[in-house]
Amino acid sequence: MVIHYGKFISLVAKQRLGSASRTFYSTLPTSSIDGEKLLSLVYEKQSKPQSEIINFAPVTASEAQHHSLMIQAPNQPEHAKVLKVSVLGMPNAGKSTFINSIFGRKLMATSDKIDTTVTNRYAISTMGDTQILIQDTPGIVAGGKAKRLGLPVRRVSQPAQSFANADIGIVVADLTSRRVKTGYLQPEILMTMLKNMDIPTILVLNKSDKYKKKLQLPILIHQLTAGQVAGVPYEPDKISIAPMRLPKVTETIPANFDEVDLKDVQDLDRRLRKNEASLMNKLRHYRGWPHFQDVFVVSAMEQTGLDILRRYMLHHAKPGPWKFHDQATTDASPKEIILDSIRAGLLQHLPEEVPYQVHPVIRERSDREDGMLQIEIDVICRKKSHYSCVFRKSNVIAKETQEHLQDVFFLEVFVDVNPVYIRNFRP
Ligand SMILES: Nc1nc2c(ncn2[C@@H]2O[C@H](COP(=O)(O)OP(=O)(O)OP(=O)(O)O)[C@@H](O)[C@H]2O)c(=O)[nH]1
Ligand SMILES: [Mg+2]
Repeated sequence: MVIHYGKFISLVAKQRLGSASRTFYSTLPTSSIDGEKLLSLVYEKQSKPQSEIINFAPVTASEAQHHSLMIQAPNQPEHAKVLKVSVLGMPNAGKSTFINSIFGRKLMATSDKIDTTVTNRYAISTMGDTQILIQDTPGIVAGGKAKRLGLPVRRVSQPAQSFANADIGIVVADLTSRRVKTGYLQPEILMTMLKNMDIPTILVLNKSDKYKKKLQLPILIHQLTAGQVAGVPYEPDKISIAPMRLPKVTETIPANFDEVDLKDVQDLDRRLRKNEASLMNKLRHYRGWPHFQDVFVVSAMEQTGLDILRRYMLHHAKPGPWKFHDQATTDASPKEIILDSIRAGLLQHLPEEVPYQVHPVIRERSDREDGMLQIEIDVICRKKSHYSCVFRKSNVIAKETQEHLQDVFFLEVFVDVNPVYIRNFRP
């Protein structure tokens, strides 16, 4: 049976827009046009964004200028509007790639390996009277696992901190993850949302380019949302498309999330602290979350489904003071940007555990008179085998870091990467 996907999206959009809720589904680049068009018509009526969130402004490479931008009072207009968005997800779900795609440029460092982002970082876009702040966060790791892996408390607590201070939470779920594909959100994600029930949260299903069973998408969304979006039942079977087979489910799934019997948030918090592991085990049997406000299907890599999300963010900005000066593009300092970038290069090109055990440091930075930024990076290795790995890959890592930094700072950048062997190095 041939299904025209654009038509299907329109059907879904009509169904949702007809009710109180607005749930958006956009998927394939070639066929999502109908759905996108329909939705943009609705949005244009509701809000008139002054421009896109895409931010092409250069990031300053000067530490002094960055510092000055961070301490200056924001130069906001009288009727300033703001939206703080926290982007959460499991490690490697594509959070940083998603933010880069929303911004239309590679601002955040990304790699194929987990734990590329280790600190919360804002991407900032200011248009007219509206400031949109999107915060990238490290992947969520539960307390018990973090302890086993020896992760610092500061790194582990970052996503929850970001979420608790946001106006909107975006949960990025990876459609290539086995758990998500079979209709379950990870217990770490459920737990984070349970702790912050008051933050409106939307679900972004990322890596749709790799999700081949497009026809199963409505069922999958039904499972991941426990059949409810923005307080309204989501019934995929009202859409007359080919019958779909549910994935095989072995556990018993409670019909209602309230069966967790943790209605009172205070009580919940006390219990969470007391018995986090037990709750995590319990949450493993839950498929989805019935409190999402909206659902989007995107491919951050192929840049599909993002336009509607940009408009969604602009539409949800509320009157309130800006957090940053309108010239700020990120809160990360030039030094932090350089170190994030080299870290991503090491993760991308060194094998297995090696990149987690070596330590990049900026040995020298010179801002040449001709405008070129020259950066010498030492990668400290405590093992000779690590030294050899870095030595072999130093050129490709330097080249990638250089290209990334050029895109960020809009300057000519030269990066040199040198392995250094120090057996007793203490970071
Ligand atoms: N196929 C495909 N790959 C994607 C997509 N989005 C991200 N990726 C890839 O997923 C991997 C992880 O991307 P990141 O953006 O670094 O993921 P993250 O969630 O920020 O990872 P951490 O910072 O380690 O938690 C990279 O190899 C990306 O290229 C997508 O839409 N499609
Ligand atoms: Mg990241």
